[in-house]
Amino acid sequence: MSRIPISEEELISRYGPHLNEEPPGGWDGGIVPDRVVQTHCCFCGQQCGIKLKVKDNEVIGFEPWYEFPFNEGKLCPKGVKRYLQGSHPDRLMHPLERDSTSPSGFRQISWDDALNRVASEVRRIQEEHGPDAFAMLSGVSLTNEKSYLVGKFARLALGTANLDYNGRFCMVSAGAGNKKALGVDRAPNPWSDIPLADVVWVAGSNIAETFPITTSYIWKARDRGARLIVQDPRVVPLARTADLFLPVRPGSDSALFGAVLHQLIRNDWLDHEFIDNHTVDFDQAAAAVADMTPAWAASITGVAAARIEEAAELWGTSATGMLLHARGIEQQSKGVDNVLAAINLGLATGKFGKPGCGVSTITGQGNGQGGREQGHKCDQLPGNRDISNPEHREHVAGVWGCDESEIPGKGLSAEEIIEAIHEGSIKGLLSICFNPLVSAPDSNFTKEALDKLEFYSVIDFFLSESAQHADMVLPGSLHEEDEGTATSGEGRIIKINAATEPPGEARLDWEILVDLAERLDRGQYFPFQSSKEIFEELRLASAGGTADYRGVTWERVEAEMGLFWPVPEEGHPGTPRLFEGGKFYHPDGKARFHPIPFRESAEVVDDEYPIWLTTGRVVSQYLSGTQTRRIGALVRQYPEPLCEMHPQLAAQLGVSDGDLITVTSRRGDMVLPAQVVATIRPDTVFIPFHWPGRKAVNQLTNRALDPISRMPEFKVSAVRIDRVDDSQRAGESSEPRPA
Ligand SMILES: Nc1nc2c(c(=O)[nH]1)N[C@H]1C(S)=C(S)[C@@H](COP(=O)(O)OP(=O)(O)OC[C@H]3O[C@@H](n4cnc5c(=O)[nH]c(N)nc54)[C@H](O)[C@@H]3O)O[C@H]1N2
Ligand SMILES: Nc1nc2c(c(=O)[nH]1)N[C@H]1C(S)=C(S)[C@@H](COP(=O)(O)OP(=O)(O)OC[C@H]3O[C@@H](n4cnc5c(=O)[nH]c(N)nc54)[C@H](O)[C@@H]3O)O[C@H]1N2
Ligand code: SF4
Ligand SMILES: [Mo]
Repeated sequence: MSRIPISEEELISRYGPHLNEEPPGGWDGGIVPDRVVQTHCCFCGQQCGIKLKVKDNEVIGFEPWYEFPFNEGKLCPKGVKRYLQGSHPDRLMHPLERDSTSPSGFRQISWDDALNRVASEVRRIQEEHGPDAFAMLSGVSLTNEKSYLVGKFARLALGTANLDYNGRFCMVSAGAGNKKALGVDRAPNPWSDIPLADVVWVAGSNIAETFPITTSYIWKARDRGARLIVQDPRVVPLARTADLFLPVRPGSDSALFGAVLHQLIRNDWLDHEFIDNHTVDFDQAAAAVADMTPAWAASITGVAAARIEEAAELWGTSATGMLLHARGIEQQSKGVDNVLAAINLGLATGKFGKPGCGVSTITGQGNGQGGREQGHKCDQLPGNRDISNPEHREHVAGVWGCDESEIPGKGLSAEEIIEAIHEGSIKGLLSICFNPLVSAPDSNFTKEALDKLEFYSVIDFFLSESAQHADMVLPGSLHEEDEGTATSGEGRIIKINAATEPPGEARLDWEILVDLAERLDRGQYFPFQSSKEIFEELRLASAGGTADYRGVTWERVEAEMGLFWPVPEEGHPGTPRLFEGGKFYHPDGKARFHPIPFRESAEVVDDEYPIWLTTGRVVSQYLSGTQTRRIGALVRQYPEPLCEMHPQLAAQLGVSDGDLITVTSRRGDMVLPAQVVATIRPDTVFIPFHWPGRKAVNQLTNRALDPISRMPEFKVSAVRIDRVDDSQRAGESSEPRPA
């Protein structure tokens, strides 16, 4: 990945003077820390172990935690710099109320006044427009305890059905596919299975940049001679080392998977014993791919038929194999179809429930796995229970000590909440750990929605771009300021330990919610004095659900460096590998095949918008960027969005590397430099999404949703590209081009 050369003055003019940097020699240079706290990274779902060095209530550095088995001390560029955000001058220290007379747009107020105002606005809006007119959005950088608390808070303190979370933009297509096919939503394998696979197939994940630690597992498999297949419109760094690269056109994966199943059947590379004893509906899936020949799939995907045949042979004839997929195939209006089509390949060849075998999503967000189990999804109760199932509701009502009828029903999903705000049926919003103005599709639409809210309150530790539209901002806590548990992408429950206390008047997130419940006269349901007390209740609420934490204790999690759920009773060893013995989580114990006919994406290229746009990440920035855009070393590594395009496309457009271009979709446009690289399909461009405002690629993306998971189509839109001509460029000095 090339970087834009950018001068110090430019950096400061664009990002302000407050890019946190280590002083020469490091913050901890020569300083003896008061203590060293063993905890985990605050960023991605790998949840690497790390030791934070603490001096005078400040994290001043880190040490590798070699003993933690997942990452054995290894960390990526974000992990090693995360500690620099804690002391950032932008850190929110006081509650802020909107005040149009103040230059900043906000004025400080007391906690008492802030919480009373939030409570009174909740009451006013709900009295005037009904309980569901006040919605809540949540996020899974939050621990399990906070995720659980948010679910209970929205249902019992706010009494709204309309609660959803930012995993709706992340793992829901995988979650829905996993539940439909396998009856449970968790990575089927611990990562220690990856080195045991004879073939590793990565579909729609830029592992080297987004899950850097997973590469070391893949290298171990390679050292044993494993073959590597990579399926991506871009020659991502991992693909440069692959045996077989499948450069799919965005939105075409289910055609490729269908053709692979076609080939498996045609060549009888099937595990008949497994299919007969452990699955149902194979015939339906087979019928759906009867006509999906490699030649047909080649015409849809742009991948040569011979390569598709080769992939089928590698997968079908290897004794073991793991197919790892992430947002590339999932963030589509047919994300669930793609996931089900991938799972079909695992079921057809019996690659489940055995060492080195599995089809697995790679969970994205820090607590993306745990946070999708504890009941802050719109259709879910704790333990990954179904909010529409009467027995599930009874169980949770029993733990909460409320009447079952007090728990609202299924609400709107995240993007549908934004749409309901836009359309006027939702008037109030409380949001914690979510920055939809940057991360939701079609950001011009999102901005209009946020501005229509009668009342909007945000709990965050920085004034995110969304929070800048809020009426009330409540300063919450950073990862290192609270303790609790998270569940990593492997399904491993781990312990997060507090290193420091919230500075100034900032407060722990969970305390803010408990206090607010009190002011909404629902304090009886929220008697919690500590995060641990919340966990103890979560155990009971999850008991008997698929994501069963009943037997988990904080002490065991810490002592054993993680426990894999389900852990149905104390003393249970945990369940690192699911489905052993071919036992799936549907009532009959069998997995389900699904027939997946091919359908096109919601928007396809045409004469007006002839180029495919896909979006994603770069290694040094994290999600909406509120955290990583404040850390100097990470900003330097990739300061601004660039538009990756192939030299052939660049030549057609008359664009050279570094030229400013305008990229336009049916939703909006943006101006940014082109990055001409040979590592992308000539018909496709890629833009990372970590920046706000006019640098946000979500100005261009499509709000079309998957009919089952309600996932937006972040990965496929149609765009037009124009070179910004030199006369225009002269007037664009605020958008300096790379030297
Ligand atoms: N550095 C960094 N790491 C992160 C994050 C971050 O923001 N920054 N975020 C974390 C989170 S929350 C998540 S969800 C994960 C995401 O992890 P990934 O899913 O690995 O990351 P993305 O960059 O979103 O997309 C992955 C790949 O999908 C490809 N792709 C696009 N369209 C298609 C398609 O139609 N088919 C196929 N097969 N591939 C396609 C893109 O070219 C890209 O290489 O990363 C986690 N790790
Ligand atoms: N175009 C495009 N858009 C995408 C994607 C894509 O690939 N392409 N990917 C999507 C994906 S996979 C994801 S996960 C979403 C993520 O999108 P968001 O969830 O909106 O992104 P974050 O940056 O995590 O924003 C979370 C906010 O919560 C705050 N925060 C973090 N931790 C805590 C905490 O512990 N407590 C509190 N109170 N606040 C906290 C941060 O400061 C930040 O302001 O973006 C999605 N958007
Ligand atoms: S791989 Fe993920 S968890 Fe590990 S250090 Fe990097 S961002 Fe943190
Ligand atoms: Mo994500």
